[in-house]
Amino acid sequence: MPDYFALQGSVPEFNTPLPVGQLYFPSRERYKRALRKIFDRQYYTNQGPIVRELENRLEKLLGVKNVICVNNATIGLTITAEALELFGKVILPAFTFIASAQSLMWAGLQPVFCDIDRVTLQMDMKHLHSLIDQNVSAIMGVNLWGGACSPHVLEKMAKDYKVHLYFDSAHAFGCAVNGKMIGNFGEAEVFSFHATKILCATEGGCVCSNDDDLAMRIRNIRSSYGSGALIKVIKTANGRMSEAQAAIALMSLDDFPENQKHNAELYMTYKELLSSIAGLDLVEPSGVSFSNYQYVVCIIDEGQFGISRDLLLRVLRAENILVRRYFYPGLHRTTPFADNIPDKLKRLTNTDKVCESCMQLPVGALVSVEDVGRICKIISAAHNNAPDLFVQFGEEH
Ligand code: T4K
Repeated sequence: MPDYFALQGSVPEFNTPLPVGQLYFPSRERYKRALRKIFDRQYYTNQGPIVRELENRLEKLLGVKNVICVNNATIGLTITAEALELFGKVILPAFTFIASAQSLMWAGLQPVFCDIDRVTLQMDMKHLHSLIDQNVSAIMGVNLWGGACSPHVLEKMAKDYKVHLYFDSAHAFGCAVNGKMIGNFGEAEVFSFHATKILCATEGGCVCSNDDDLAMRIRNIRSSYGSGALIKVIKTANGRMSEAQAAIALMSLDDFPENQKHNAELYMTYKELLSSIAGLDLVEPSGVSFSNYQYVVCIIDEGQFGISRDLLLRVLRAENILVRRYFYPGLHRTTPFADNIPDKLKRLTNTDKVCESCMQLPVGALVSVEDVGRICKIISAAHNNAPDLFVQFGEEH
């Protein structure tokens, strides 16, 4: 067999690494212009005019009464749990970023992990239903991969069981469900504006809520003078977004329509080029009428594809295509959560299967349609040469 792949010693397909994640960079000129205003005003942080402009624009765009900007989504989730005055257990999927569950730990709450649906990769409603008892005070819905976890169903369930409902919507900025913008469901929703997200503030995020009292508590826990009435809260934190973060977020917001369109085009290109490959399924952003296509996720069936997800990962990474296997091995198998989970809840069949077989492909402003063509060519070659790759590398770990 010729040394076709970089893993076999050939030259990598890409000279520079192609990461997973949005990584949007405005031009230096725009960046300088935005930052100059901060220096002219000599005002870096604490609910300055740029943060206020960002909050106002987001409220209008999302059609939500309150947007509270924060310095990352993890603190946004923690502050929201505090402001909701939760107690005991909170149900969330095991298939999510560790920050979703860590926010509960910081708020003194116990995470309870729910399984996911094999096709949509969103929370499994039937399993969620079975986990509710009198010690559960809330459900944290997680809207993953530019899709949504049936927020209308969750709203009904929360009402029936009289539990709180809020959402980790770190992956869902700009998405809509039957025309209603994400940001308006449950009591609150939290977006991430991390560098790898479609709305980028370098680090950052926001909490959205249509409940004015809850929003007031969140603002006071976040701390920032001049951002509404002062009310009594037990704990406060520093969750403030700086003017520099907000300035970048505003540029990213201006370019959101273009970046969303670009992501959608990349997704369609992947779909067209990968659809005929046996054992590789591209995951559709589910449950939304509009997606940001922030992530491109695929599932590898080793039996049909010919090599495992992990070997394909090695093949691609050697080509400088930095694919990821978010959120392996699932939070129910991750320290510190795994130690405290009773045996009967340790096995989450669908989460376990998906964690062993899913992979995220490059997408975002730094990736071109031509790049996607080259990535798909390597994936297709790996499938065609699977028997040889398996013999050469299949037994290695
Ligand atoms: N809930 C969910 C469901 C989430 O996915 C996340 C975060 C959160 C809550 C919490 O949101 P934040 O508190 O972070 O706002 C990344 C991100 O750090 C994290 O925000 C994200 N989810 C998670 C899914 O992915 P890493 O460890 O993969 O990121 P990192 O730094 O390795 O970057 C990814 C790739 O991009 C690497 O190849 C390096 C490259 N990169 C990254 C940055 C930041 C660059 O080339 N330039 C850059 O500036 O976690």
